[in-house]
Amino acid sequence: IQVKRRLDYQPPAFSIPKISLTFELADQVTTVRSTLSVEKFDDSPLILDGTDLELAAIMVDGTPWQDYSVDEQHLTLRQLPRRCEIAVHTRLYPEKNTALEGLYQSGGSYCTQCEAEGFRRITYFPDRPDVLASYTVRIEADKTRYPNLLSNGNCVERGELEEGRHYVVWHDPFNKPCYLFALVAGQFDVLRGNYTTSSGREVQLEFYVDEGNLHKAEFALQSLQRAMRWDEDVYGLEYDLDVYMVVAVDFFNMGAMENKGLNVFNAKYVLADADSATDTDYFNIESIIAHEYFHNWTGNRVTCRDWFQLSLKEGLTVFRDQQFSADMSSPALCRVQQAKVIREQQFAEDASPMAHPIRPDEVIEMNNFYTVTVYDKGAEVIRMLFKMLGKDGFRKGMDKYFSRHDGQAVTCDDFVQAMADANHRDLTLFKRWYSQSGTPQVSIEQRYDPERKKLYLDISQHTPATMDQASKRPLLIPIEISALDEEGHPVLLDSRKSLVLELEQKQQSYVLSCEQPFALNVLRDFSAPIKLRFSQTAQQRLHIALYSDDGFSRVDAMQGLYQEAMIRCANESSGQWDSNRAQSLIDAQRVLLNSDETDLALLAEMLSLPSFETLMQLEERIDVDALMRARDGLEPLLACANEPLWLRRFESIPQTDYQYEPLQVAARKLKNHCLLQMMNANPQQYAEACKAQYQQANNMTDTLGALKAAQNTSETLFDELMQQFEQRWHHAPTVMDKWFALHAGAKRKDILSRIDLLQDHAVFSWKNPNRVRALVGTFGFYNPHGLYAEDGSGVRWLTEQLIQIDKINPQVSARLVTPLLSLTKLDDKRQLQWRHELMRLADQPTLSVDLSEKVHKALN
Ligand code: DPP
Ligand code: ZN
Repeated sequence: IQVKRRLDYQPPAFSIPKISLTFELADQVTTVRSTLSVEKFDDSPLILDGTDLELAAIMVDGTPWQDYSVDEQHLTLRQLPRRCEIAVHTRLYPEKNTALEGLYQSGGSYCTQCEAEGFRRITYFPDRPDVLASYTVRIEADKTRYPNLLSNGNCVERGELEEGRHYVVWHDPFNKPCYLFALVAGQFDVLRGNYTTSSGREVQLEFYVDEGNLHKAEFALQSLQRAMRWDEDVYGLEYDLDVYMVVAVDFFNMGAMENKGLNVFNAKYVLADADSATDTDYFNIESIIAHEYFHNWTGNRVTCRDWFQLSLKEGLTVFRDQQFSADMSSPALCRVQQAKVIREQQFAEDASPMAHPIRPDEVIEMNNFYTVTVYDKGAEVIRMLFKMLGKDGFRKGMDKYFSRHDGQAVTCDDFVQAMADANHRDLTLFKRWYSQSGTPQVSIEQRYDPERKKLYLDISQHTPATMDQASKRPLLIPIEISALDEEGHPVLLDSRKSLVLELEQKQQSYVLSCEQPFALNVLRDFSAPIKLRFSQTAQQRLHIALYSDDGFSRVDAMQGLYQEAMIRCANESSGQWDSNRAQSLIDAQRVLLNSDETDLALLAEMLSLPSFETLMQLEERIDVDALMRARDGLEPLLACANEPLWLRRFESIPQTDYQYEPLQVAARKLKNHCLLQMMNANPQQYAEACKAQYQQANNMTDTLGALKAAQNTSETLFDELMQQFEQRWHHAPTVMDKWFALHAGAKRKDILSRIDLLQDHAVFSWKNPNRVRALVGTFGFYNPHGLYAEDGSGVRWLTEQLIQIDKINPQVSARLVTPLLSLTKLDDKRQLQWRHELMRLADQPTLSVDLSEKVHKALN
């Protein structure tokens, strides 16, 4: 096992301006013939990467070459001329490829996944992102079974071959790193659309889907058109080829992949209709379609020098897709969801043995660094830049970045430098966000002097040590702040409605002139990915929830109120509620439920408790049982206390013809939350309402809403409805994933025997990552009652599954091991159980590198 270090980077001692590839696809074995034109800068041997390849022939300038050696990872060629043409023939077995990296089969089709280091499983090549080549690709296959033969760029030739075979040749006019290479062969239905860029280029848009699914791709096609328009409007960026293809496949490790001109997508992020997709599914499709499209500039035209720079393209592209989604839907709700991801998942990563900066320094398996830290915290870092430079300043920086680096493979430093130069700003301090891991904690103390009309703020920051870095330095943290008076009107701070304080030191004091504020609204818009300590009364929090003009802050204020109460209840009375403790929460919810709030999505969010997983991140050590009791106890208590109000709100929202649009989405969100609370309050009384919603639902969001309301409140109703669901959807595996997940997330005593049984279900398959994530992933990530079962049965079950999955697909097992890594927060007894299971994993004779990197970090 080899550790790679960021600081060891060496530029390549050669270039490969051209590669041409021929794929002969045939049953069982595929032959790949690759021709590289190589220019060497010195006389060192040429080392090419290659994994699990069968080498068939090597020729240099047309004659067989003897001076080479080959091992499990490399092909080394010696004594080569400075300029030469190297031909390498290899054989592959895509049908046996269950890891879904390189060339593999999905359903009856062939497809590829090369990011991060999958190209080396196709042919020998310098598999690193800073080697940019021009690709010509010829694909040969049986014509009836594989009528569609696709690769990057433009189709330049096609024709017939003997024995019912045919071929297609593709040429990509843009030089690219090999991780952006793609090939697809299969028989698809094609949904066609088009798009005309501002400068008049006609682009064909093509969605390749399984036969019979054409209508389900309409929304994705429209999303793509909206994304293309948006990137022109907001960043002046146009598409650069004549065709843009998206292929939906059932077997895929990630969400999607931005291969140049030929995106390959997990089908669940392409296909949707009202019957089978939820509002969240629609949201995700639109945002992931946009994400991959935006990569064409931020990732493909300007790519990464090395994989340590992954956030260069991912953090930036997530930020861009977030901006787009905010423009397409509810900006406040988007921001609330983004903050949730950071607090629930990214803070957990910081607290785990996998803690790393957004630009990691050390990597064993690159696939392990496609993380919430690199992606989502990376996007937060870009967002802070945006906040400090402003919209126009940020755009100037982007323009400079593209004008300097188009066609290059660059670093995060290059990006920040472009921002700095375009804005004549020194961003040296800001760059620490790229090198320092961990979650900064910021504390704010306030004091008001009524005579001088001055507000004094003492702000301090501290980043606790993480497992990868012992010492931390202060960061540049933008903290957006505003204030409200007793009536809920804004109080000006230094004559401004809101301010961004740029905290730079460990401790800083600020004096702001203002009239007496009633409540301060700090960390507006979640202006930095930090944990904030700022004490406020329940009254002040409710005040912000009611009157702040920032949607995130309104929800955040209520979350703070719930969190504080639950943590206190867990710590002081072991999770038992008495009527006093919850009174301020009940009162606040009553006010909200009675208010004439028009943003129903925000209202639903303000009325929802933070997840157990989010609560886990609030303290260094957690009494799991007490915290779980506190959260479990509070839900029905709040449900009962305002029962008539939940019912009234529920009944006030009529069913309409389904449309995916923000007002309807918001109404459904609130309605389904009310239904859940009704079932929490009195499952007998509301079982009929719940069942009626299930039966009358004209969309998947309401169907799932009913199932979720029954899931942990009425086993009989849940079982009955789940059976109906299965009958209706058993032919549609992607829809059945929702069913598997509902089962796996249920709080019940017999959970393990039930999910064991489900593994024999006709629709379940260990080889399909979506199925495995739905069943095993949901249990591990979102079933705390099951996972933390006192006798250790939950964590033992998870371990058993990981052992099995790892033999099939290491990327999936390494992802699903995550809940097992966060053991240091747990009590001593559970820590022992967790360690025991981790050691059992470590003892497996054939553990993948992916899983082993994480397991060993956790055991250290
Ligand atoms: N497909 C992944 C993404 O778009 C990796 N590039 O984020
Ligand atoms: Zn991406």
